[in-house]
Order: sequence, then structure tokens, then C-alpha cells
Amino acid sequence: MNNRRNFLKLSAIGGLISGLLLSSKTLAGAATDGKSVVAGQPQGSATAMIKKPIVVSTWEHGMPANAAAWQILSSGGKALDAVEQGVRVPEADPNVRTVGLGGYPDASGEVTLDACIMDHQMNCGAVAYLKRIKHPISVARKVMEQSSHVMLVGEGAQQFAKAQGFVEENLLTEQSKADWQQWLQSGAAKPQINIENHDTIGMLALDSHGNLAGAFTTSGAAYKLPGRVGDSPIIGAGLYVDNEVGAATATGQGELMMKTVGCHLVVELMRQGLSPKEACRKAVERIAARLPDFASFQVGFLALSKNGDSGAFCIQPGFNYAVQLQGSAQLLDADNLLHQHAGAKA
Ligand code: SD4
Repeated sequence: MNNRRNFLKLSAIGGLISGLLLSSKTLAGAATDGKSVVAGQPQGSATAMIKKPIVVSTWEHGMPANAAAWQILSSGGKALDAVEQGVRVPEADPNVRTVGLGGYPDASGEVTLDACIMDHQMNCGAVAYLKRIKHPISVARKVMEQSSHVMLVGEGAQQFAKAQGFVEENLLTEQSKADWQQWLQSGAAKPQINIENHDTIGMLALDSHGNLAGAFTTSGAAYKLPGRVGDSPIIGAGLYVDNEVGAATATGQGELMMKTVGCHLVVELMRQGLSPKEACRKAVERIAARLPDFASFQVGFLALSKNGDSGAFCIQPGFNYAVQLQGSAQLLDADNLLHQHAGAKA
């Protein structure tokens, strides 16, 4: 119930902030309508419609994460560095309960982390089921750059991280431990993946050189079965970057993104000419069409095109995403399928 309350509270706060921020949308320059021009870019030239640099990320904690990424992007830095540094912010924040330090543990009380990173040249690195290392995203980058592999898991990933100089530490905070113990006492028969514990971070950036990169990091579904790995470290499922087209990341029940290779699907839909938001919508609709009870799941996609347009779509209301570009930092509510259905029935 605690989780549910936290989710609702977060949604409410997110909604309030989005409302406030949305009211300043016209002042700040709309980041997601596909037509606006970033402040400081000359209008009318061929490059004027490309909004760069820009960074987008999932959920409210994307705001401080974007701010860290922006430090790099705004000084001409690389998208790859920006997304790594950006998502390290919630990884280190014990109050972000779905990422890194302080993340919800699995059913046995162990915090296990999944992460991946991808650059503009199709290089990628990932770790899964990583324990006791606070910054899995940086380990994923090391896998990409210092090994000939794409993904390391479990004990091997941990040994690799230690060999790369990462220090082991306890990631189960007192708060996470207390919540887990309460969950155990509540007699929860099986770990649930539901709409209450899906606020992890996926981040996409387009730098001033015109290159895209993405990063994704999470503690995964709360109280998951030990050994469970979600979509987050799976290239194509939780994250995909194609420098010719765009990039996508996801949030929600990872198994559904894995079954559909969801982020790859979103990028391919953009390749066919769909806007980021329409590509996200089509991917969500495809998932929902195969799920008779889709209304009890949450899945959300966030996408960024090669020209800096962004958009998102989800099943449930409540998913928001942060967008930062020159002169503007916003938290926006994603449109959702339930609302669309309600509208169609009315
Ligand atoms: C997973 N998709 O492990 C992740 C969890 C999450 O926002 O919360 N995403 O399934």
C-alpha cells in the first residue's frame, strides 16, 4: 500500500508540477510539438528546425537528471557523456526508490540493478542482476568500452566492475529494508509487477554535434523474483538508439517491452515517418491489442527524433517525462491509452 500511496503521491505532485510548468509552455518554447524552434537558433535556415542540444528522460526525477546532462550538452559535450552523468543523479539518490542506491529490493531483500547505454555508432553496453555497485550505468559503459561484449550479468558483472575500480557498498537503505519487511509481513504471496513501482529512469540526448545517445538504469520491479531481469538492460527492449532516425526508452512492466522489443519498434516506426509521439502510441497500442486486461498494466514509451522532436505515450495516466533544451526545462504528462479509449466511447 505504501508503494501505491507513493506512486499516487508522486503522480499527484508530478501532475501539479506539470500543470504549473505546462502553463509556461508557450513562454519557454514548446519542446514536443514538432514545430517549435529552440531559443537561440535562427529561424528560417535549414538547421533552424533541429532542436539541439536536447535531453529527455522519464519521470519527475528526470528533471535533476536532465539538469546534470545539460551541463555537458550546453557546453558542447557529447550525448554519451551527458546521459551517463545524467542518470547517475537518481542512481545516487536514496530517495529515488526505483534506481540504484535505495532501490526496492527483490523478494529476498537483495537490491539488484539493471542498466544499459548506447551511443550514436551502435556501440552498446549493459549489466544485469548487478549487486552492491551504486552506478550500474557506468559499469555498462565500461562493458561497452573496455570489453568485447555487450552484456555482463550477475557475479561476472560484479567481478568486472570491481576490476574496473568500482567499490562495493550496501544499497539497501533502512527505508527500503523497512518497506521490504512490511511487504513480507503483508503476506504478499508473489512478487507483483504492477502500476505501482514503475518509475525508473531512461534518458535520451541529442548533442550539438547532432549525435544521439541513451541510457537506462533501474532496480527493476519491486520485490521481483530473485534472478529476474527486466527490459532495462536489454538493447531494443528498454532502450534503442539509431543515429539516422532517433532513440527510444521505456518505462513500466519490462516483460511487455521484452516481448515486443518495444524500443526498437518505436525507432522503426519513426523510420517509417511517424513522429516520436505517434510511434510511441503505435507501440503501446500494439502491446495493448494483445492483452485483454491491458488496463491493469503500465507501459510507457518516450522517444526523441534525430531533429530533436520528442514525444511519449503510455497505457495508464500518471507517466510524466522531463524535457530540457536551451531556455526550457519542463515536466510533461504523456497522453495515455485509457484516456484515448474514454474519449472514443464518449
Ligand atoms: C522493469 N521496466 O524492470 C522496468 C521497471 C520500471 O519504469 O519501473 N520501469 O521492468
